Amino acid sequence: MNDLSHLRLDFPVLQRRVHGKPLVFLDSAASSQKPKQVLDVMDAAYRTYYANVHRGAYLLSEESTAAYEQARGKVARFINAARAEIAFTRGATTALNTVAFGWGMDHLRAGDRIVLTMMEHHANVVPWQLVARRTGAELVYVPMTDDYRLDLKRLSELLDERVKVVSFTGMSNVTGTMPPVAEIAGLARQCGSLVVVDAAQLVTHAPVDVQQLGADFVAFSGHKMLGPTGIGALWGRPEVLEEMEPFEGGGEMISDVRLDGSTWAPVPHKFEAGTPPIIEAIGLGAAVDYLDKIGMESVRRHEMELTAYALSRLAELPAVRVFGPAEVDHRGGVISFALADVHPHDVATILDQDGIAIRAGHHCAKPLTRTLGVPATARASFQVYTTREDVDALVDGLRRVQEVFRVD
Ligand code: C6P
Repeated sequence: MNDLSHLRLDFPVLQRRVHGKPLVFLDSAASSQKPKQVLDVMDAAYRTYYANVHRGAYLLSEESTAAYEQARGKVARFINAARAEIAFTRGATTALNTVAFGWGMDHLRAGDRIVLTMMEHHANVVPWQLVARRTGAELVYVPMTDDYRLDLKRLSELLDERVKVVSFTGMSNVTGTMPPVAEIAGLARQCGSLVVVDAAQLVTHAPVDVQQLGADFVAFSGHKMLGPTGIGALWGRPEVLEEMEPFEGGGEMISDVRLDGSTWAPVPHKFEAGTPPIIEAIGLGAAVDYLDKIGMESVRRHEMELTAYALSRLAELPAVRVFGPAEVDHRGGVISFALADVHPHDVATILDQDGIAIRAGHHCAKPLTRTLGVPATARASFQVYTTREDVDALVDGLRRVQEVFRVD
């Protein structure tokens, strides 16, 4: 057993009680908790050297700029990229909008196809819908198989010269499915398509190496990977970043501004208009340090073991139906389920009385939950600090829900 339970002491919030019970936090896919190593770095930055970045000719600003750029370097190394290939964004949503609008508006037109999957979060659907509406491009969705995997056969059939973008999740935030990213990227590139990976979940559940993925863009958020909210990153292949227009204009992203037009700052700064989330970027750097110390291989092992354990424990309850692949090789630690016909919000509310936090709803993936044939699911999701005891508490809590609703 790859035991990471000692890490729990690093997370102050995990020491608290909820409704008189110890907190069992099983909603990390929505947003993870933060270790004191991240909180301390952010606090120290505000207390000792905070100033705006890339603007001041004074020591505090130089220190702030150095810490901000160092954080960029850490994020880059974390995914095996170069520093200049990382643009800080507000999160995965902004990163995906940057690609959809920045690249899509200049490269898509009527007759072109954008291929998405049925598993996408709204952040990887709605920006493409907006761009499709403006450019006349058509959206096509790859279905799932009966065992909640991506239908690769159907994907291959869909790929032809009309396809200009294939954008897909590296790990579903509903079913936990992890499609074979490099294989899909390879297929898509054969037909000359741009490849975009929504790694909002993937990046914190498994090692990500952009040199191996074969994608053009990878988008993710800091707050799901032990970092703060308000910060994320867009990695792009250098030549594509160079060629792509900025999505937002404003201060600091320019080289020159004249009344009749402007020129852009070098990559990645041309994608960072306005004062950036400075302390949040520094906090994300600290989160990366923390994950690096554990090692992402170890994180993945921990999660596979925990997910296998959770699936076997949930199987003890015949009324529980899990929506997601049965084999942990093809999935991460996000488990959506139904408990007989009890509404997921009722499940979540009763669990909350036991101090157990899960998410209930459509998880911002309505096309997917519709495909599952339910308006909503209950969802338990894991992080490095999640233990078998948390899973046991969930199963005990679900037994209590069964009693309340008289489920056999
Ligand atoms: N999913 C969840 O509870 P932002 O909001 O920009 O940080 O991330 C958006 C996003 C994009 N893709 C995937 C696969 C995601 O899971 C998310 C965020 C959260 O599942 C909040 S809805």
